[in-house]
Amino acid sequence: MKKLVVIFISVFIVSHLAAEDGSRLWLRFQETKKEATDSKLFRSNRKSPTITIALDELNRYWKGPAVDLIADKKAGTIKDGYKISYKGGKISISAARDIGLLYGVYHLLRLQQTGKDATALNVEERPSYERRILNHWDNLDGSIERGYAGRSLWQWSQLPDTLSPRYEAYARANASIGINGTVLNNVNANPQILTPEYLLKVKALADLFRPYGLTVYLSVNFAAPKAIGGLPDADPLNKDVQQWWKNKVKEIYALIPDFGGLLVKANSEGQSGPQDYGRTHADGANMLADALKPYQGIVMWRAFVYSPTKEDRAKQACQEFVPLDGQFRDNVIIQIKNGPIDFQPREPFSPLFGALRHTQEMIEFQITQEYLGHSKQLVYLAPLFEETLQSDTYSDGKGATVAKITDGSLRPARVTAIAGVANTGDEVNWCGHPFAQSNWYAFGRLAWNHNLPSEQIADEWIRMTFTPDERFVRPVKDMMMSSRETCVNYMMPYGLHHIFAFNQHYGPEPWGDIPGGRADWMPWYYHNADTTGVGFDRTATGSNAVAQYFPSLNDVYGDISRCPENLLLWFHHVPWEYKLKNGGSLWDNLCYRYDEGVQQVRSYQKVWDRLETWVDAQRFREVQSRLRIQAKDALIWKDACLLYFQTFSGQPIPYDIERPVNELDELKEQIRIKHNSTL
Ligand code: BDP
Repeated sequence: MKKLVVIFISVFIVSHLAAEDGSRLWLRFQETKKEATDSKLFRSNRKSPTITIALDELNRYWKGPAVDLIADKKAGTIKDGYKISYKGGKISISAARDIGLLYGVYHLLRLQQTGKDATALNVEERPSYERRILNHWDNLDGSIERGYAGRSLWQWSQLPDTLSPRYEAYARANASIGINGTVLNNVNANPQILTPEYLLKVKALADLFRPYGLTVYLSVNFAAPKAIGGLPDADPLNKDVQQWWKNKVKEIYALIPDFGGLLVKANSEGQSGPQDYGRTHADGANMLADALKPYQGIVMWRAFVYSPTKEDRAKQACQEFVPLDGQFRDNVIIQIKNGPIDFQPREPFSPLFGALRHTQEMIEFQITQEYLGHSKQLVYLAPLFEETLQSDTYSDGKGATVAKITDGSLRPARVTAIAGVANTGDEVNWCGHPFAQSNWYAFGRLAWNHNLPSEQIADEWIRMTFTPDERFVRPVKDMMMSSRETCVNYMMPYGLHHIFAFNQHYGPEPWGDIPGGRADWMPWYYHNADTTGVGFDRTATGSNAVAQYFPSLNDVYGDISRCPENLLLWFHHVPWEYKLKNGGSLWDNLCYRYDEGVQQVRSYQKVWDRLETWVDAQRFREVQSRLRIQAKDALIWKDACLLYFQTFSGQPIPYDIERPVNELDELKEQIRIKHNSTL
């Protein structure tokens, strides 16, 4: 009988939560029922498509007092910033730009949705970065490089005539978190994007996005003048090539007057670039910058360049770009990945931050979880973003954080920007994993304010996306906040890196080797495991990558006894017997870390299952089943890495942790079969 009552109660609680498919993201505002006359509650001194959206959002969702939107060039707000105040029973939002007013409205709605008092207001907000940009790695055939949430949102074959309702929903979601730019296509760019046919499609998107303050940018293929322009080469010093780009840029601006600019991946991973013609990155970037200058467009030139030389891959970006410092035009900004190698669960910050003293720098994060479990695993990335932004480079003495170097406060900059590689696709819930939405949200919030603690962002997101009930918020927040470290634990603790399965970058493959393949794409290049120890010696006795960091940080990284333990194997080749700070050996600690990662995922399963009553059935099950996958795959990571590294350490796995349940040979075979099926 007692059991029946419990079942009845839980069925009742579950069933009153309307089914949700995640398509509304964090924008799950409830419609208010207002009388027609109520629309007078919300007024503005200006009319524009952006203000119409702002008033409409208030009309539909705002339950609080009357709101005045005051467009005022002299509002004292910076660029997209806004002020909100409450007086005499009325809220005023003032901003210099219309988009600032819309951002202010989303601020109010966020307070309402998160259960905060929206009358005790005296707020002034200004963005940390002028340009807050998503980078889509979407191909023109609809596939997405490193995309795990279906196919591209952009229906190229139907554009420009048919406009999916998702385009506007996408722009609205971005506006709600302050993202104001989008690069529509993959950095491995198809030159066709610059043909008149495609530019009309791009224009259709730009027109739709404009009222939401979302500016369109494109990735370009450096060889475009040759590929689609009929020129014999793409040499940046060739006058015909320069003229071709000038004409192309003019054509773009005739269609899209507020076009943002171009993103370029050049001389990297097989992409063409100025070096094909014996020219430098500065020659290439400046040619494009000159074409864009009359229209205030910018060039985001990526620093992700490396080639299979004898030199440590981690050093190559600095080697390429530091000698060019000061040679770039003032509408060029160098786009630098957060880490020196790629977007892995933990890397130190790239030593290029702060090393360019006379060239603008921006950071590129990856929101899509290429190396962090795709959209199958629950990993909240804000702590990773925060860790990098708050890293002290020491470029100008203590306190020269990556955030301060890139936001223009330490070094005056004409252009400030931040980019995140998007995790969106055409799946109903946009991002695949319901919790992957939090990474899009977190990127936007940090781009707006790089000092927001990741915990606060998680708190907001949970309340908006699920419920503001503390009984749900607290455990979910704990889970999110530890999830990135958990992923590091079961994938690559203590600074191990790049031991992922070849190409798909999901599971482990520390043994990976393709005879004759590029060394710098092979795991052994990075872990260097042998019977003496494991790790990459980047000290003076090794590649000396530590020397690219500023003093006194380079001393710290270079000294095995002072190097942060979470980066130990990034900078040092460490004996298996080496004693860590807790007195245990490296080998034992490695084992404990992998095991801890597995146990942490198991604990997330327990946390989530207990929360069933707070979540609608669909999203509950989606997360539940993905946590099962994550638990199984974390165990595969642990068994694969420990059994493989054990072949070098020759030591037993500490007896107080769970024993491997997989055979190394079977794991190797499974991963080999997976490769063949994805080839
Ligand atoms: C690597 C990805 C590859 C990208 C490249 C890039 O594996 O797909 O094209 O980065 O950022 O992480 O250009």
